[in-house]
Amino acid sequence: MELTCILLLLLAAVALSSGMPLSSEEIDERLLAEKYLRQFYHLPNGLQGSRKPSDSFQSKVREMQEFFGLEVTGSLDGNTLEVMKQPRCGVSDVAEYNVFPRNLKWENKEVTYRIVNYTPDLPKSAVDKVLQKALNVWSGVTPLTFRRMTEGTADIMIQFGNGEHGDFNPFDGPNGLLAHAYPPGRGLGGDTHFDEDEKWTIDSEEYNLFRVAVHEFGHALGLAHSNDPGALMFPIYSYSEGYPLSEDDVEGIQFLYGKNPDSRKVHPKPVAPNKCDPMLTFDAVTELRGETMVFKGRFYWRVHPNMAEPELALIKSTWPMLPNKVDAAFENPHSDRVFIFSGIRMWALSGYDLVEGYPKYIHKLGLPKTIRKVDAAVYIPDTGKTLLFTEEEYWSYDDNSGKMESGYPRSIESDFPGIGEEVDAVGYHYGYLNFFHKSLQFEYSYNSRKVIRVLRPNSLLNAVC
Ligand SMILES: [Ca+2]
Ligand SMILES: [Ca+2]
Ligand SMILES: [Ca+2]
Ligand SMILES: [Zn+2]
Ligand SMILES: [Zn+2]
Repeated sequence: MELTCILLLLLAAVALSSGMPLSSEEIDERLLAEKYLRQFYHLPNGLQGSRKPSDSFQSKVREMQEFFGLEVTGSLDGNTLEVMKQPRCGVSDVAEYNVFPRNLKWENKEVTYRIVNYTPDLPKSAVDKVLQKALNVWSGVTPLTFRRMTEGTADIMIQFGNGEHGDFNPFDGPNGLLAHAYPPGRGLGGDTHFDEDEKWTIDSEEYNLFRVAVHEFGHALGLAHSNDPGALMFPIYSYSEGYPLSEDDVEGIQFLYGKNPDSRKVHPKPVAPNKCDPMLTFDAVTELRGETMVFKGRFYWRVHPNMAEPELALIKSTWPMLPNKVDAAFENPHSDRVFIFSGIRMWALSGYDLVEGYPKYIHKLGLPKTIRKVDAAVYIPDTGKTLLFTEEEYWSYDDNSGKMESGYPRSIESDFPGIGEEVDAVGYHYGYLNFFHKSLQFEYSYNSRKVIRVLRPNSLLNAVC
């Protein structure tokens, strides 16, 4: 027995060291990853391109996976490569303490800036306004003030440029790197550069100059990247309207500079939800082709049955067209569609893609106009019925007839005894309905019509806490 084991191990080792050469696709992926890890994770220069990835390469892959909350495998799986291909900031994700001392910041409360040149994508006046507004975001939460200079050397020199643009830190053409900025200090310190090969906009089109500028000015003031996917200082680009800072960003900048003595009222976005919070509640839960999707605020978790840890991401970063908050969601495996509800509208997904022709009004399903939102929704494969929960009642939509069933709404409390009067979210799993309400999860047998177990909602996340 032991001998066979050793033999198998030996065989495996031989196969690994001599096996097939890398395919051209694998070589491309490896090169992409090496470039990424050199730029953002300080992977040492040197020969990496051999068949077997080096130890330092693997440990940098793990570091990157850890930063982005991916499953830490040390290998270039699909999710890891996908993150590496996303448009992002050109600043490294690991703090450069060996290059710059800790907590670099401007010593004076007044910081000067100068717009050295302009992008042809927008009128000059729009660029002036956007950059001023972006700086105001930071002065709003700190004692800092920003004074504009039109000539000479300012602390923050703002520039648009493409390719190699004067700092031996070249941009890369459209997409990929969008901009970079240097931490406070003399010379290049504080300087902020935007890649002119991007198309800069003032709306939701890619790339929104305001969104990128606030992020870059964060670096110019001394902030590093945050691994909170909802923070403005998260390295990957995403766009959403409204106040750009999250609590994580505000905490970071106030750690360096303190609060704004005028304490203008700001409403930073809440930090990413903590999967280990025992009082965690969910907005919506659904399956999506064998994975579980859990919606919470601006975020969603993706739980794969083979994955130890759930992945957390911003809804907007995956589906820019979806609203910032989801009320309910369900999967219809027969039509291979996932339906997402927010307010009086609903969207359909096919896999991760939005289906055309949506959003539609929820009233098209036969709900009365007085219903302004769906709390939770679930499809029961055995019956072909979709149950829609609204406050203390629920409705039943029949897939075959394409109509709401008569005799509804009915009372949740009387038809699902033991789960309470209302539900936040509901999911279906092999004959069981999982109801979520406040910080409780009720595992409910649909056949025997009773609660089997009561759990914490976060048990759904396979969370190691
Ligand atoms: Ca400077
Ligand atoms: Ca670029
Ligand atoms: Ca809900
Ligand atoms: Zn950045
Ligand atoms: Zn530059």
